[in-house]
Amino acid sequence: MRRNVPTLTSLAASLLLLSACNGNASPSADADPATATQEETAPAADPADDAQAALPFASEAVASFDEPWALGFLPDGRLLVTEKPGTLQLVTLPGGAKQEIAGVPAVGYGGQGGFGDITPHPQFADNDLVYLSYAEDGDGGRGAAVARARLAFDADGAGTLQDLEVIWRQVPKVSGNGHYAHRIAFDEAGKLWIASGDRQKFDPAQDMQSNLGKILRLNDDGSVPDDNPFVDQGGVAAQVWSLGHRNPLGLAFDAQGRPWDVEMGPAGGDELNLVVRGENYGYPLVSNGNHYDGRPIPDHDTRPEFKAPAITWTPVISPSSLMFYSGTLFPEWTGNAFIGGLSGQTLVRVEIDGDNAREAERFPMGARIRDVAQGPDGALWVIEDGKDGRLLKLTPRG
Ligand SMILES: [Ca+2]
Ligand SMILES: [Ca+2]
Repeated sequence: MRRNVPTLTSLAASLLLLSACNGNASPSADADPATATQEETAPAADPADDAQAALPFASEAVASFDEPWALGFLPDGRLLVTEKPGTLQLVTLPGGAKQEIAGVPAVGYGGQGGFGDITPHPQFADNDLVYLSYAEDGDGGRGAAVARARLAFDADGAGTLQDLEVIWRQVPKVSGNGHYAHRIAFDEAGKLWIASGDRQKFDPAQDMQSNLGKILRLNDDGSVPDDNPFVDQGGVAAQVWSLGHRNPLGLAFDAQGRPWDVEMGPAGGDELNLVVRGENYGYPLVSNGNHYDGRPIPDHDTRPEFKAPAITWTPVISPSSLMFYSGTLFPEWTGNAFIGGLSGQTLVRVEIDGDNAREAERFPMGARIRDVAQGPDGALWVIEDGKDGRLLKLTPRG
């Protein structure tokens, strides 16, 4: 097994990756430009090497991708990886051989938009259904869509998405390419959850005529469960589980089955939230961060009627992803949350205690982390952001 031994070469590659990402960044400061400054003023490569050498896991690079965005393990242990420009790769492990899957929808690629998340249906082994999110063009601009399709293989083993059906859309479509969020996840009961970003339009997060800036709960065919909190309001409000979210790029369920999200704050104020039925999380009326132009946004503690985050980060980590670890390969981490950090170039371990959470550990990864997942054998898997982003398998040091 090849170990990821940090070297000057890998540091240089990281800097190249970083500069490539900054060059590709949208107007949003979610791609934190301060990171480049921190890198440039770092005294030498040695501290970073020491930090990575001290990590409690071994890191093996298995494959690399073109702007990878999401990881989705199939029950048989193969791994689906979306690439933001609009391709879907099926990866066979442990070797890392890639096969491009045909039949993917056209995506609106640019800024933070393109191909988004992917997850198999909980009964994938019986129905072959996968769910995917992506930015699509339409009247008024762009918006996220969620579709489902059957992943079928021909006699030669070539994979295709068939019977693709769009089951949800952001309303309304708007200009710009920021804050789609569009993470998707299934809960234990088989409900489909969607994290819908505010599209950098602020007020829609409080507007029940819009499903932007919301966490949504749907049946697996896209219909609305009749026990959703705002079902009596009809329209897209019926989809809403919670409101007042900004750019929730991570959505996952803890060991008790409760949903949590991570969202990027504006200038400061990244958040981990326990996502409670019917609650308003306050954006853009409150945030522990402020507007990028310096105008203040009142902090959470000024408006107790809005649900406050369990953890808030300033300086930001730019959370990209969230998963709860249920494996035993890292037995001391069972039940912990893991958060990928973009500008933070980190993997953050969080311990959950009832409704509270605390950052327990921050692992320096030397690259922007776009997604984190748990493999069938309990290994942690992360994907780096940007061109030639690497898929890394993390296992305990022997
Ligand atoms: Ca908030
Ligand atoms: Ca504030």
